[in-house]
Amino acid sequence: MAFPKGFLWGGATAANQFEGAWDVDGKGASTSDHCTNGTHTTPKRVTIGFEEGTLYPSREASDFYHHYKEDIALYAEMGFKTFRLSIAWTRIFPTGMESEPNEAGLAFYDKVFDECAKYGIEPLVTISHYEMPYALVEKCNGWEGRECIDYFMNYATCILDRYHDKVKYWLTFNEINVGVMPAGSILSTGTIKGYEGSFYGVPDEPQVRFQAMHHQFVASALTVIYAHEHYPELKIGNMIAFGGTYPLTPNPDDMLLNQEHMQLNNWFCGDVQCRGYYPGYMWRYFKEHGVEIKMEPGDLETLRKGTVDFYTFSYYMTNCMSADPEVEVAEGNVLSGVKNPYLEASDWGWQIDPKGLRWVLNEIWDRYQLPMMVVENGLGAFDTVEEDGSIHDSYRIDYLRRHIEQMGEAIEDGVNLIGYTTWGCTDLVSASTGEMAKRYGFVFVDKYDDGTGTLARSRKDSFFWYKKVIATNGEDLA
Ligand code: BGP
Repeated sequence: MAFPKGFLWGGATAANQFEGAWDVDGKGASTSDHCTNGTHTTPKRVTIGFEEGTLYPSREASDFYHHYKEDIALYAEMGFKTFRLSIAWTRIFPTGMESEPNEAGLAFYDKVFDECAKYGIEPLVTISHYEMPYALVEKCNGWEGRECIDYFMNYATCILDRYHDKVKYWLTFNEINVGVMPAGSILSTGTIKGYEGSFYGVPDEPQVRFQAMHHQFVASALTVIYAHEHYPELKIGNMIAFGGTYPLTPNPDDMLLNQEHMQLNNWFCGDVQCRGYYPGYMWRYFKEHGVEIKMEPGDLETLRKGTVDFYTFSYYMTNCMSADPEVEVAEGNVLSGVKNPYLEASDWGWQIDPKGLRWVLNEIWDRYQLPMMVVENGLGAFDTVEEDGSIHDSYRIDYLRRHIEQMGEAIEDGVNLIGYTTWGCTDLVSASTGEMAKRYGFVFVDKYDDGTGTLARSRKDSFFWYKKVIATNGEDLA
């Protein structure tokens, strides 16, 4: 299976889960700095104030802020062609409302991008990855407030102006479609003013969620328009958490339920961002759920003009849909569904489905005909460090190998896939549970769930394996 020449192999991270240094050099508190740790069985929480003696894992995370040189050198050693990272909005505009950016924050990313350039690594930058200034939660209930668009544009245009000659590939919002799900209020829309409690306990308010998402769509489109007008050489993409689902049985009720689920959860945001308009099935959904989106004149035109240049998504699992309320539910961070009897699951209950990736790639390609990247994929697993310091993560290699094989099949099918960045290439904090123990990396970080650890980096077996995969452009997966 031949991957195209110039295929962008690499890894992915996000500032809030990786950087740490949450209050260093003028950075403000973001929504994720207000999140505690949790486990697979005890949900993480969001708090309004900061509790004494409670661990807030994003605050130190893997401390990329002080380890970026070492981390990027390790990526270079693996032969990365690209490195996906996000910029922390609060490093540039600590409350989101300043008129002038924080120069120290801007200088940090200059150093990061220069370090990448030293090794010929192309940065892939997410503008907003699962965090926003907490001050904007208090000010306007996050993205529910229309004014959030202006605050965001202040930030987005600032970083595009600053880095346009260092960063060619940009993504507007990470997994924008998690806004459809109640847990997305913490992760994505920031619509948690006055809320304190469990990650899964945020009140389900569709009107608020969809209004907030509308503002994000407009902001995303305005970012694309700005970039195209000022820097036509840039490529701006979207990013979807693609949780493919299958009907559990051939019962037409399962089939239709699955179609509705796929439309709402997987297709809706991509349709808006790639086609430039709200799809018909969403107008029906809004009517049936009493949702009324307030728009301003020009919004629909903005969406139409601001369509993305490429489509990216994360892929971890698939689920099934059943109209029968008795069947057993499967787990997944914010993705949901019922168990598939043909699939095995990870230690966190995420159902592993490499062939589903080939199917999903074909479906997306058929629908949009845009270049695509898989910008997250990987296995969250417990790792054991042997006495001699080695880490034998054959389970991770096996997971990635099987998914890469299916990407190869999809390319043979004619899909225009241009890149692949595995999630959490260096161990980092889990988004759904706030754990360190759920590790995805090729590089181990000596950091544990009680907050201890030296933060030292070490290479796992998968590090050497991925290096070979990249060196052979995906030909040697053994
Ligand atoms: C995606 C997010 C990432 C990441 C990943 C793994 O949804 O974009 O930020 O964390 O999932 O999920 P988790 O960390 O919950 O294992």
